Amino acid sequence: MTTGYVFHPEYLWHDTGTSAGLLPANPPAGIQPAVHIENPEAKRRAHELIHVSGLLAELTVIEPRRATMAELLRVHTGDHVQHIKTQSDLRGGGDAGDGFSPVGPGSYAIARLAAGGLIELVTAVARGEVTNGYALTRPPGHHATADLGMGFCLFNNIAVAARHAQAELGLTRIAIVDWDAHHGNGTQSIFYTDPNVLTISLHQAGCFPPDSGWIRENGAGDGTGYTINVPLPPGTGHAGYLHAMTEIVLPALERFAPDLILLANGFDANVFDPMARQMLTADSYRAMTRMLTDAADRLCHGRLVAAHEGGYSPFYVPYCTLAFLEELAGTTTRVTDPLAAVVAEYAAEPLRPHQKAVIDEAAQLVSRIGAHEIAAAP
Ligand code: 3YP
Ligand code: ZN
Repeated sequence: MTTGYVFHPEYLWHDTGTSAGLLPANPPAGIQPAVHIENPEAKRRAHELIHVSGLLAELTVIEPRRATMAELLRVHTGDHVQHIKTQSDLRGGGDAGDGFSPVGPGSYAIARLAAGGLIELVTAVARGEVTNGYALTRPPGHHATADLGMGFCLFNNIAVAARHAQAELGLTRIAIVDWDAHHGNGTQSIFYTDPNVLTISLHQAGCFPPDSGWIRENGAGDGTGYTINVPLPPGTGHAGYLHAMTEIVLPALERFAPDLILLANGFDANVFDPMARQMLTADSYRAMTRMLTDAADRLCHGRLVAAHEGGYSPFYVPYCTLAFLEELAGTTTRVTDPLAAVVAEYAAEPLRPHQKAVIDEAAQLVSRIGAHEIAAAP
């Protein structure tokens, strides 16, 4: 068993500028220039820890390439791709669409390298060159819709990789699990009517985008039942996420029987994250990853491909990433979470009734997967 790893220094060169956290700097309005929250630091430190821990030496490094125009157009409109290019060609950069998604000078090429890196990784998995893999990409993708960049996302990397896997690699049925703390609205919208792509998003209810990711958003047309949302209450931690994995994600995967599992791997549900209020620890990510690799082994020859999404604590994201990637590769390193003792009380939080109620309600949706075909079968 081998694990592929995609990284490129250019991912860190995506320049989100001098925003104050979320907001573009605007001195006349009193918004002092600072550093954008989606900056390279957490990802650079994650990559360096993967290297220094010795894990990198156990991985199969896969070189990214830029996604082609035709590959992007499987998901995005020509107008959107052109918009990103135009913004990227501006001297000071621009925005991908919603005013929260900086496009730095040259970010168009870097965003294509992120989407293309995931394509290369999925290709290596499909060909059996590696069993599974991780793309530590930037910019992220899960909020980007066919025609709009939003929430720091320019192109929807996972959607581009999914469409490529279907079109070129003979992988038809694709399950996309998204455990970023924010709703994977872009991915949801792209596949909303498609019964061959199951999207499951676990996220903090009402966090971002506003009014998005509710249980009632369950797909439409032929895709009815193939979109699942689990809007977890703020403050959900290890026990709540494991309950959601056990009661929803694993049975949904079982029922859907994918050829490939893609993971929108945001680490912003970690207990130290400034952009959400969830309480996961590095060990939570390890446990959740184990559940997914087990499911992938049972259902699709281990084919699990993950893309980095959010995660904004520069000092904790690296340990979450390492725990995730160790588990993906079926190994451990000498580096253990040095903050484990600090977060022990959070990790021990039990499943609360208001969390269980949401999870159990969303679990009702699992039986709708394939209900139509199963009813129609002879
Ligand atoms: C985008 C603007 C306000 C919240 C922010 C969320 C980014 C993210 O990590 N999405 O997964
Ligand atoms: Zn996020």
